[in-house]
Amino acid sequence: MNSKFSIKLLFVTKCLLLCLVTSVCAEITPTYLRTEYKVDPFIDELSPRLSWELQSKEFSQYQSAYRILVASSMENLNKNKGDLWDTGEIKGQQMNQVHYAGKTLSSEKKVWWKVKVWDADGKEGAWSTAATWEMAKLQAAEWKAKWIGADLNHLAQVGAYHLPPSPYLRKQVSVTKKVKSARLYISSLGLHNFYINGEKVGSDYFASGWTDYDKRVYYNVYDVTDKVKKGQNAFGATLANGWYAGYLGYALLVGSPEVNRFYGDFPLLKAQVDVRYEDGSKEVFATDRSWKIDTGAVLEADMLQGETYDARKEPANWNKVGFDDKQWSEVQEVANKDGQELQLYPGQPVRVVEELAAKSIKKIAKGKYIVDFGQNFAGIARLKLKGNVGDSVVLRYGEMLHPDGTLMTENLRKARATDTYVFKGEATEERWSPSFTFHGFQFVEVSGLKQDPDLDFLTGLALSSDLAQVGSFTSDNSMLNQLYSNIVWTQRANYLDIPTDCPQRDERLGWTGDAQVYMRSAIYNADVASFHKKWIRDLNDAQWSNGAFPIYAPMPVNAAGLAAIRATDSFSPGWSEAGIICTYEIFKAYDDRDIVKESLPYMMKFMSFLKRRAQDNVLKEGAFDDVDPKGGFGDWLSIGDKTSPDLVASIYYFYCARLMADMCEAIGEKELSTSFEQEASVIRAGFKKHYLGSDNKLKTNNAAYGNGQGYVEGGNGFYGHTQTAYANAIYSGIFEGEDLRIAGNHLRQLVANNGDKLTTGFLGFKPLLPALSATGSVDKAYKLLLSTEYPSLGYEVANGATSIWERWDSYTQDEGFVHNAAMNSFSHYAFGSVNEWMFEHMVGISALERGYSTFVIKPEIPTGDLAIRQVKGAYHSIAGKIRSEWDYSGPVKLHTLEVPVNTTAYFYVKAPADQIYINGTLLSKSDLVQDIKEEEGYLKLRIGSGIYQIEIKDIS
Ligand code: RAM
Repeated sequence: MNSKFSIKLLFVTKCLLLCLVTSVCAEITPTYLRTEYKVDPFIDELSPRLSWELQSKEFSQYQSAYRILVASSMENLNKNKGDLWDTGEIKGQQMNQVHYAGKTLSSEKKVWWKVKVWDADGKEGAWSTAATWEMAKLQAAEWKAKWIGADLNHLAQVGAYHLPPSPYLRKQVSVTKKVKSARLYISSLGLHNFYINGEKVGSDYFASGWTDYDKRVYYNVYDVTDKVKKGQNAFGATLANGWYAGYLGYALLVGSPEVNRFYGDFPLLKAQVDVRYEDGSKEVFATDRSWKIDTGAVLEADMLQGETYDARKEPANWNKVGFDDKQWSEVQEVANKDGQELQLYPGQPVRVVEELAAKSIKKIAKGKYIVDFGQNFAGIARLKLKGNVGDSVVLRYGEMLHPDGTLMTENLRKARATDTYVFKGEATEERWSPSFTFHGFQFVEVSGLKQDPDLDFLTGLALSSDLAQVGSFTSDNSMLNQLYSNIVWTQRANYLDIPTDCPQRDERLGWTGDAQVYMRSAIYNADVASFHKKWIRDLNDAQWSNGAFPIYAPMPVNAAGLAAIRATDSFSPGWSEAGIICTYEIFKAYDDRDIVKESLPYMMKFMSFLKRRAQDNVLKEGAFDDVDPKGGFGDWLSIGDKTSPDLVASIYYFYCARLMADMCEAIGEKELSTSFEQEASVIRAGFKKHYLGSDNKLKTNNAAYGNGQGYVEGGNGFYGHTQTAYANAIYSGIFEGEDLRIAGNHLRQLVANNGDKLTTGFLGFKPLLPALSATGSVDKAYKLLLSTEYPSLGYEVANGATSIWERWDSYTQDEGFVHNAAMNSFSHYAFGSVNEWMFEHMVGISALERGYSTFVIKPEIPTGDLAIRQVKGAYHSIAGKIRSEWDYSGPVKLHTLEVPVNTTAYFYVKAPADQIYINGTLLSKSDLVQDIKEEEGYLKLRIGSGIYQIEIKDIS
């Protein structure tokens, strides 16, 4: 039967039945209305993108049309008057990336909107509840505020670190009329806390984030209507160096000429409170020369080195009305820098995302204790303790303990990671947590205590960009559950304004290689759309003039135009491609074509950079000999034979060309798309010719690398026949047909010959399990995943890990922490890239079309004696929540699926049709399945929205 016809027929019958029984036919409700991925946000795009999700109790329900109303008031919206935009009925299934195309909106304009949809039968649903957005400042001229601050560098104590105190700024104003609404527009070069009448505005940390401040600086907007009162009001702010003027990366460690103050010498504030009065008039209170400045309790504040707070020095009520600031100094006003654009922060703010209670406290010396939070995380600690005036406690942070129970800090290298609190001696417990620093830790060493503290004297505050968690994973294998938790915690710890390599040592940079291998994994865990909207801009801003994307972004540069943290830091294959891959992943997951359009010029420039380095359409040995280390980082932290970095670079070149073809096609750049397709095909041919031997094994000309000096572990030679080479080749799609089959066999053999153990590093591990799955070796993929022997992620779990380690041998039972002094993080998400496989192949969810309008659910169920029989996973995509659970522990095998409204799923199951029951009905009799096909030993069922219980009953 014609399948389209059969679907329609089934659908109509089912709908009629449902109507009779429940009369819920037209029940299709839009929910989770968002603007630019955010709920009721401030916006500075003139044509922001709207999205919604749909709820319906019916099966196979979809949206056949939608209508959006945008109104200038709630009253108008309630009367269904879209005075700013009324789309009318628009046919189609689009429910995200809908650009606002109504009346032009001016700065500060608040709008209300709602949406209704028509269902599959053309029946009209009800209106959603209302959502809003408010325009921020669209013109630079609307900023009345000036940059203010003071250079306090001369007040820094002489010592190992240069740490000036934080400036305190204040201003009292008179608000003469009744306030209707008030907004705080605030930006800082460096970090800020802002107070109105003594109360802190917002709960965000580390605003205004890290950017290339010479190009763009971000601001945030807060609704402060309830804080500003008629009469006298006091505004106060504290500032800190942050990323702008503080220590960055390993500059100190490697002896760079600049170690801090990369963008400016001292922090600056630009803030204005725009007050609208009941009578319709408006008044603006802005930072300017009339503000006063002094120092206070924050004696030192630095991201890497920590914070020192002397509570005795906090001027009482300094940020409240009536404080006498006559002794305070005048602020310095600093002019805007040319080319420095002020824009609304596109990401989600950093916030406390979880509070952790201490698990234990151990006394290790007189007055010295070790507090264990039982979880490696990034953040700070909150102190609650009584002390005498002038007493101090010193908090040091570490991820591990030495065997003797003392804090291990060698792996922090030059990061002092120490906070100090000096008591003012209050009668009750004093409470404090730092504002301008964070640490990566599980343990805190507390010294200076006069008596044993209560367990709750210290609370862990986990800081992270505040992203909605969209993924979940549990199974009947406790090691795997812990592994998933480790992945999620490591992502949280490193998705902090930018995606960092690690949160603890003197590094914490936006390493591009780490970000690109982990990108899809990140997407399955958290809604990273706006987080990456920010970082992809950072990445584009940091593109080198030759077209290469850098090895980390943001990338501070020195006067000579070289990397300021370490002059040799430039670009590397496997890292630079983040500029294409990260954009592609956001495009694919969220159907975000705007990010593609925005990044296109940068991506084009990068593709030309690669093309210029290619010879005979391939990146041959030596193509990257001009970078340090030579050839780039290669398969960083691999543990077997080293793979030729240029061979891997060639595969990446091919992969990028393919992604470019896809992206260009989607944004209507047909000619470009075709030319990238052609480029991909000539790279494929060039690659085979150069790197594939006559024995069908990948090879490299090792002689071209000389004695290997200058390369990463070059002394051992370079190879082509490695797990990393085949895994990447298979994953990228460079091999097809027979080539692919042979590559799959080689990969399987290499894994087997190594005792079912991996040898891969950052670049090799991410595609390893997917490549095994793609070539019929899912058994080997499961072996690698479930192994608890060295080297494996399970080995980390077996050794008590609560996060993902940087190296396979960050710790081993035989050798302990051998890499500590050099480079040994216990919170590095790169190897967490296995999450992609866990979601795509175990849970089985992967996007077919952009934005999950159609997707696949194809769980690969292990056979044999592998210790896993049950998996429950879900991914809340931009199209709604997708769930896939399986339970193969009993005689009846069970799948539970959830397919969101307005999407189509292809569910793959390995069982004969006559054993499959869907929601109690035999497959052949079910009207819930739209189409059935056989494909590669699976039955492929096409299903629409709904919740499905699928039982496989072997009754023979
Ligand atoms: C390390 C970083 C990062 C890695 C680079 C090559 O210093 O931690 O993870 O990408 O080196």
